Amino acid sequence: MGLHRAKLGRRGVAALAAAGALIVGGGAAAMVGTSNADPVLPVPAPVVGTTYVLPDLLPFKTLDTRAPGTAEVDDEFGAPTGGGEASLRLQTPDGTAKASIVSREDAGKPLAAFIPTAAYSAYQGAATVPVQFPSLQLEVDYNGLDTPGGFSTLGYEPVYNPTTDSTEAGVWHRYQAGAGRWCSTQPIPGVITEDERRCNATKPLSDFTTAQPNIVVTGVIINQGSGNPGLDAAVDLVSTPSTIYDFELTKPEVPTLPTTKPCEEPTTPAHPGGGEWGEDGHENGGHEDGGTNGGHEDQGHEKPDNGGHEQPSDGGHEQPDDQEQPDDGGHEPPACS
Ligand SMILES: [Ca+2]
Ligand SMILES: [Ca+2]
Repeated sequence: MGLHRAKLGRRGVAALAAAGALIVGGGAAAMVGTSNADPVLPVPAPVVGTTYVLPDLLPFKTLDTRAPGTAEVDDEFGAPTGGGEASLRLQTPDGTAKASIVSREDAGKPLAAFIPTAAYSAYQGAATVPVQFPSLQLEVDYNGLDTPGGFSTLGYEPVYNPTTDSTEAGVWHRYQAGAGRWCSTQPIPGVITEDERRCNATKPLSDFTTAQPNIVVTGVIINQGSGNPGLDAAVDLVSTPSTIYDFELTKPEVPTLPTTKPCEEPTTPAHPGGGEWGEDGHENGGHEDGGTNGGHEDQGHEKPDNGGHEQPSDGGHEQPDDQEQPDDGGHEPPACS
């Protein structure tokens, strides 16, 4: 394989040289390196471990949105690197407006699991108060689910983490929230006093887990407002212990294979919309409109009631001996038996 590839490489170089495209001193490796330098793909491809959040915002739900505050998937500010083409745009035109959505897919996970994972990307398009950005919040039960009470909401904002977080407008930032400092809406014994609540103090998450070892997260919240007048901003690639939420207008498509091999049976269903992607663990089953039946699975692939799809046993469909593979046949994967 390596030899073959090298041979092709020399051929390619020779062809380029013959065409006058190769400058003396340049090598094949340099040519390849140049041609591979552009990472831009023509079609966004789905990424394993990503949950695509489409304009219905599921699995997020509106938590506390107050007009004229809005939260919607939009491509106005694009997306951070690796975040596709769109993001969650949050707008709070005045100081009373609020936009807040919550996902409970990680409900019950220890807060400690968020320390190495919690992160988000954010962009500020316009702001009355220049340092303000959307916040990541974690709704918690600090004394554990088996003990009554213990509710609070922990909040992370770039402005509370000035040593690590830029608040420059007009560019996407990545905020490693789990490693930063958080405040709490409620006092929490051993870590947040009455005077320190409502973001009068910020602490690392390890202070919370040390003081309250049973503390668990009950909701992951993206919030803007109230108190953020004139803020027009966006959030994307929200990381939790279980997934990365990528806000997109449409779900990326699985690229189609460029060619069909002659011996390849059509055994791989071409699920429109990506098949396994639709079933990304939403517990309520209500995310996809086909949740109550199998109707959106393409029935055509299920149990054909005759043997018509079986290969005949006479070998007639085997590759004829006289049909030679093209000279790159040696590179075919051993899928044809
Ligand atoms: Ca509790
Ligand atoms: Ca996105």
